Amino acid sequence: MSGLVAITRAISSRLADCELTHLQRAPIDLARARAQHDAYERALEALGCRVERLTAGPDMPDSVFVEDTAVVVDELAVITRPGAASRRIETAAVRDALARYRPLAEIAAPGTIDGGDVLVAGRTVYVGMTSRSNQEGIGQLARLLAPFGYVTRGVPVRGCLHLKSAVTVLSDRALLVNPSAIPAGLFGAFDLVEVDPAEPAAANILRVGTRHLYSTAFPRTLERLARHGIVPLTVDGSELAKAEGATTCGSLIVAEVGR
Ligand code: CIR
Repeated sequence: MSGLVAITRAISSRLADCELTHLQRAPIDLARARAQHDAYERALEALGCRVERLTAGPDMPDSVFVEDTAVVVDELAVITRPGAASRRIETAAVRDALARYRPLAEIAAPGTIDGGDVLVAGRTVYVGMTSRSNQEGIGQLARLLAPFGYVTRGVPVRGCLHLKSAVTVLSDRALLVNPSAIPAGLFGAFDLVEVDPAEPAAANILRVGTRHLYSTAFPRTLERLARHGIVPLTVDGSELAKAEGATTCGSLIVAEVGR
């Protein structure tokens, strides 16, 4: 069997206690967040994924942001060691879920990596050097992926939580970027589509096969994408945005490959 699996995770009853780095805490409507996450999962299904939702306990406020717990490439899944200590409990269930699809490796202490910092673009793996991903973690990731031909490069990130808040993949040739948050020149081998300057958080788009999932929050950048022939499916992620989550954060997309 081949296809795409989207691993997602339930929203913890304690989402209100989530980690926050750049945002002030604002009340989150849990029922609305859950309804929006359900709609996100239905959109993933519409894009051709089989959704596998993991459960979450009250001891893991940020569990819904499952992207941060692993880095999945065709050859391997690397279970991360999230930079926020409160999130390290999240990795066990993700490890079990991914074991069915990939050989596993792990980032070990004192290394830290958040999956939101890891942009796999062809055989280049860009990793944000942020409060969540340290040099030791980046070095470990580079050593784990090098045998498969991946070259890993650290990227400084300004003013946002993760690298993928500032740059994500549109296609094998093109990236969506916020050039004020990263040195865009590092990505010179790619065609760059820039976010509208009025929408600095708009660089996070989820590529699913040849299609895309995006937030309804960025109409100006959506127009720019349309000019490049990209018409994503859109979902309202406004409640999880208050927890500093963006579109890619809510899933791990795993292409089923023969093993
Ligand atoms: C955190 O600070 O860890 C969560 N509140 C938000 C994580 C968002 N994840 C992502 O961008 N990949």
